[in-house]
Amino acid sequence: MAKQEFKTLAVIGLGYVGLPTAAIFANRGLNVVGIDTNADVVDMINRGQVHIVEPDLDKIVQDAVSNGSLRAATEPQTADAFIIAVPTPFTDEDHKPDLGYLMAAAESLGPVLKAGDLIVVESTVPVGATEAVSVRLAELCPELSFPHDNEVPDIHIAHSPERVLPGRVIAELTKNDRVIGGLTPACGERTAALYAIAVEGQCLLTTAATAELVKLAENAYRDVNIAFANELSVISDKLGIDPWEAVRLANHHPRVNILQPGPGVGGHCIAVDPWFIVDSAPDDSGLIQAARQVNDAKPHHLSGQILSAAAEMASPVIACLGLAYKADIDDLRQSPAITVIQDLSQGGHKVLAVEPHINALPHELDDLDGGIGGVTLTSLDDALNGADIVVLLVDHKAFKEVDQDRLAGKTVFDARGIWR
Ligand code: SAJ
Repeated sequence: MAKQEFKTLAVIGLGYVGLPTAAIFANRGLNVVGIDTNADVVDMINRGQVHIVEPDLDKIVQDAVSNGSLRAATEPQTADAFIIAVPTPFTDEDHKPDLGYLMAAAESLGPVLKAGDLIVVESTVPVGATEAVSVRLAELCPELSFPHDNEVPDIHIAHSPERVLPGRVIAELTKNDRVIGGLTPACGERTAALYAIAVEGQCLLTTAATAELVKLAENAYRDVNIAFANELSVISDKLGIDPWEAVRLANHHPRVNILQPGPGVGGHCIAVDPWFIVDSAPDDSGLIQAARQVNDAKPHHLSGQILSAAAEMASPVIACLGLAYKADIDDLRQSPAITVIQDLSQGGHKVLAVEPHINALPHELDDLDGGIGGVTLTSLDDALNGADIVVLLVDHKAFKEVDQDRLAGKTVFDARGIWR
């Protein structure tokens, strides 16, 4: 039934969420076009290749491209349904939501929309953004009616936030329950019919504004809980206690489940989304703001400890293992590891950076020369051979397997608690 209602799907934004989503729907029998403004990404996908490190993604993209159910393009095309999965970052200066990509994606649909189409916003957005998409499209397409001011509109619009965990995207895309917030109840029901093609989890219907807040709340919840673990680890450092040991023991209590302390919180979601709540309610979000501050301060706490140790040595070489924001992925966005390395280099130290998932340093580290320490991307082996100080920043599988004998005689900072 649903399969007949939706024959063609356009997914706008072929990143960490959009590309797997497009490939999964294509492998479930829809004719899918993925739209991305990056022509190199489009060319790669049309060759059946992927530009993202994510387990099993290459195979499902290759399958869908080779059987003709998935192709990519740089311009939107007509379709029965559109899923928007573009980034929604914040502004660097004041942490305000930047809806530039979302609105550009919505506006790009103006010329191809026709009565009966469905638009789903999957990008994480501040409360009210789904309605803003509807209002903007109504301005661009006066011949069509939209759901923000029409109970029986030509175009249906809903928010259904992605909830997938990088590293487990393919399984979570199909297995996770989905929250679906329609601008009208009918918008929600049509969206549920679309996801029923690919999703095995439950589709939970609500309003668009509730769905928007639910997604933000999920990530703010995790941020607050990680902040608790990180604050506890700073306290433990001061008291000379092993924080991971303390967390492990506390978690034996039947109603306690403290998360893991680390070098800070990175990624494009948990380090960003809580600010969207703060922006909507600045005077009522003290806990959420405090958590952001604790987590953002954590990399500097760690670099402070390393700089103190380095100050005791003559020209120490510091090896930093891991640049990604978490284990076994290639995503460097908002990574606390990069902040730590910037601090060390700016402190005048030579840093050997090891990141098995990339081939070149990101621009934030590449620019760090002239008068300061400088950062070199190097192999794990060379870094371990050449370093006086070894800093474990990411618990990548390759680092877990490091022979502890290779650390003998070196000063070690294990920010993930895996070498204890
Ligand atoms: N981290 C810790 N200690 C922990 C857990 C995580 O320091 O105990 C750090 C990680 O190292 C990383 C950051 O937090 O730097 C975030 O990692 P994560 O694995 O908690 O989450 P993300 O950002 O990869 O994905 C999150 C997920 N949200 C929740 O778990 C509530 C995912 O389900 C969302 O789909 C995703 O954000 C998103 O796109 O919003």
